[in-house]
Amino acid sequence: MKRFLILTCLLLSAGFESKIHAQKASKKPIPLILDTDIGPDYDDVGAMALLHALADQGEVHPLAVISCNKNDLVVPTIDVLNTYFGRPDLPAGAPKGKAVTDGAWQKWPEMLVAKYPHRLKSTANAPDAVYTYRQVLARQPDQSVTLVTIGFLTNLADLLNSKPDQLSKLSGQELVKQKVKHLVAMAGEFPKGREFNVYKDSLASEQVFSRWPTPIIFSGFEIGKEIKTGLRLVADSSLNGPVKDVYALCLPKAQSDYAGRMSWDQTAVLVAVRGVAPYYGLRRGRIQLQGGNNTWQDDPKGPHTYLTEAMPVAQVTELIETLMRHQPVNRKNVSR
Ligand SMILES: [Ca+2]
Repeated sequence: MKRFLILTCLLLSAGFESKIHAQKASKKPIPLILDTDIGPDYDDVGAMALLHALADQGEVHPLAVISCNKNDLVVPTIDVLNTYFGRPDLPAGAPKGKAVTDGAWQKWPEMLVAKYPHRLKSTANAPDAVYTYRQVLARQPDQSVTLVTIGFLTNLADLLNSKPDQLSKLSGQELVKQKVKHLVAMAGEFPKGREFNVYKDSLASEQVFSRWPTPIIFSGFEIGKEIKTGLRLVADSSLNGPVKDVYALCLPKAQSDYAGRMSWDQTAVLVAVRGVAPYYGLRRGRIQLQGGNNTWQDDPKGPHTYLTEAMPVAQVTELIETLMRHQPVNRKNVSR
């Protein structure tokens, strides 16, 4: 009897799995723009690995990876990862006005650009982020684009403030309203807190959160804080590449990372591509900012939602780290 039950469970779960795969395969890849500060922390590296892993599985169609950080190694770092994963031609961009200029204390971007091929040698040489946003968005179908920010809100504020030009007769605000389905933001702490991505450019955060014309889903500090990744990636001798190299360099440098690095940015990419359920629940309302601190007001009709835990943390951790271990399927120019 017991054996029969186990067999039935196995058959049922196999059927369920194949149904999930069939649903995923039949879905069209989600058009997505990623905005990253890749540098001060290295969970952005994990998040970019997730983006490329999910792209290789046909779940997402990356349209651009844009820097919100003026540090000179940021765009070269993005280029290293895009090139490694076989997408060297993804449009880039970086802020041209006032912006944060932060590097990494562990010097991992220096290691990456010394070791791996890339064409863009400096963030300063990248096109204007607003230009790239307007160019990419103008060409997309209405309400189709998912935008993910895992850094400062600088570019998105500049985009909202942009004027009609040769790329589109719409203002930035109108262009976002027409083209962007929703924004997924690793930003804030809920129900209240003071979080890095929000306070580093608090004026931009304030503008974006008060004026963004489509829904915003927040992955708050408290979500990614619990998800420690990197140890399994580093310990796997069958793997190599820039993602493993960064984690292998950085994890031993901070005692707080003994169980792995916290994985804030990966959660934003995960829910942007696969949806909120079954990983998380949502609480609806409105974020409110004051000098880089945020609070929250519940409101059943509010424009914002934040993630709440649903799937056990260990299971999300396993899923994220498996995606971070993804090896490129379309490798070009991997070594010099
Ligand atoms: Ca980040």
